[in-house]
Amino acid sequence: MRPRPKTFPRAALAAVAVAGLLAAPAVPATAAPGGAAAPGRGGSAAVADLSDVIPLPASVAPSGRPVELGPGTLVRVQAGSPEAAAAAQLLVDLLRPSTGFRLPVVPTDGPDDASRPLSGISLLTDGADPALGDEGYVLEASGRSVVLRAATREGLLHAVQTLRQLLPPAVEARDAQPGPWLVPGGRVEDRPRFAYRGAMLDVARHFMTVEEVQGYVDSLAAYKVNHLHLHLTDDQGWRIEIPGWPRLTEVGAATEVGGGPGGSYTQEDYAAIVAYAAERGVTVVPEVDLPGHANAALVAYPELTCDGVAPEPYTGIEVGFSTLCVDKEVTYDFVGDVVRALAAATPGEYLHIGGDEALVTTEEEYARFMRRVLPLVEATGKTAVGWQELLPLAAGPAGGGPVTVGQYWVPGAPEQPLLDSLARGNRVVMSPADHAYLDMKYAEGFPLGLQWAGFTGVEDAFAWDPATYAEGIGEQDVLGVEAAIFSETLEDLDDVETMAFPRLPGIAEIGWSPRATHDWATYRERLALQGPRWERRGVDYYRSPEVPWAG
Ligand code: TNX
Repeated sequence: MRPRPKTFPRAALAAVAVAGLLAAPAVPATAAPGGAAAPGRGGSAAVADLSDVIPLPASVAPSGRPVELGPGTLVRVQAGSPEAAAAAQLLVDLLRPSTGFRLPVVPTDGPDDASRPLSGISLLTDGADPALGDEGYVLEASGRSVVLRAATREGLLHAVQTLRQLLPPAVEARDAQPGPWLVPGGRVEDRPRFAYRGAMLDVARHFMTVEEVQGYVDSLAAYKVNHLHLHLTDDQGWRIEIPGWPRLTEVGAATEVGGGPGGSYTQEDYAAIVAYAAERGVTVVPEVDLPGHANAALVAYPELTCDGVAPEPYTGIEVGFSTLCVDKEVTYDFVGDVVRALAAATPGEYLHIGGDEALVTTEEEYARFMRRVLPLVEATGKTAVGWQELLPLAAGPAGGGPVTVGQYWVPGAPEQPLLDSLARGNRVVMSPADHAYLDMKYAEGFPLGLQWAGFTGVEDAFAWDPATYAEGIGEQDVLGVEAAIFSETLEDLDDVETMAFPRLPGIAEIGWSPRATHDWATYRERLALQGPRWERRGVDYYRSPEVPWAG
């Protein structure tokens, strides 16, 4: 049972923010160097500290004077490297509006160019250290140059995001700002702890437009989150066009929580989301939630119910009452078509088939369903992902199957069948609801969100470790982490952002930064520096009293 959503006037939210729910701590003196947010910057150059970055880089070595970008700064890309060219495009799109600089993109002149310190910003793939892996990078700022070096496009994109955070917050503005544009001197060498750093967005309970989803992608990429899990279907709406099943979107998308008009993505819309995310290094993981959470599909196609009778459209927030008919062949025709359509539209490795809270199917029916559906996914070449309930049914490499990924969400200790599944070589993404469900309220009385897993403050979202959270699940089992946002009480991107910020960067840092660096006291100072960036970009956030915001 979930609490009913309450509708609060927007003004109530502002009041919570102003009044504060706890005593606001003072700004520690050590936050000062990063105070590039200084309101009255009158020519005195504020420069960031080289470690004023979220997620905290694996290694940071400050040295020398800051590098100043100017109207003559060139962006030099490794000649013949499409990876470098792609990352350079993202860089100039970020920097041109606020700096007002032309930032022409030019190729490096030749192989020896790559080792010479050049003036401007260079994006290089030659000479990258393979030990930095698929996503690692080096950023070096000295003299008149900033060099970003990585073996992959993803690595260079991460380097661009680090450089962005090392520039003053005014860089986030969309119109020309005065500068100066100083990058602290030194060397950052960086790579992620976990390969999978995800964020889940529920577009089923309340529909979010393509532009809203893309806006969220921008925010995720800034923190090196590399997977966007879209919860595309639920009882309240089916949000993705599937060829051959037109009523899914014609009928099944016309509702949402609270009775609003809903909406859905055409295949072209979905392709636009996928492409936009890919340009920013974010892979879309589509989820169709099966066999439960299926009311919208049943409204559209009553033959998928066992009695053939269409249920009423659903606009409430209860869970667990609907199911596809496990015993009908048409169910597997349907699921096969859905899975193949999604696989064809999704370049990423993962396809999420839900599998949570199937409360009106028996255990035996659930197992039978999943044992037919998992091979349908595997036949597409994708790796199946499901909520943790699915894991016990996955054979895993030791059982002669592929790796299946389970998403851990139920607070507390795992049951033995889940641990057995991990022992067979399956993996988990950790999103325990008591730390990583960012649709939970920050605290009592917060106007948005649910509270079934408790309140989740900013520190709560940050202060946990995926490799020790659950007894019996260790680092080797963990593919990564995910911040989940279900949208029962969240009507649009502004609401989603208010829940995500400032908590989501904490989960991004858990996923990326070395475990040994994990420290709330210093993290919250870095987090405070993000506030002015969100303000400049128009990203809503909650001014939690746990964070020593400047000004
Ligand atoms: C649990 S997470 C659910 C969702 C709800 C969410 C609300 C999961 C696998 N199931 O159906 O939307 O709680 O926080």
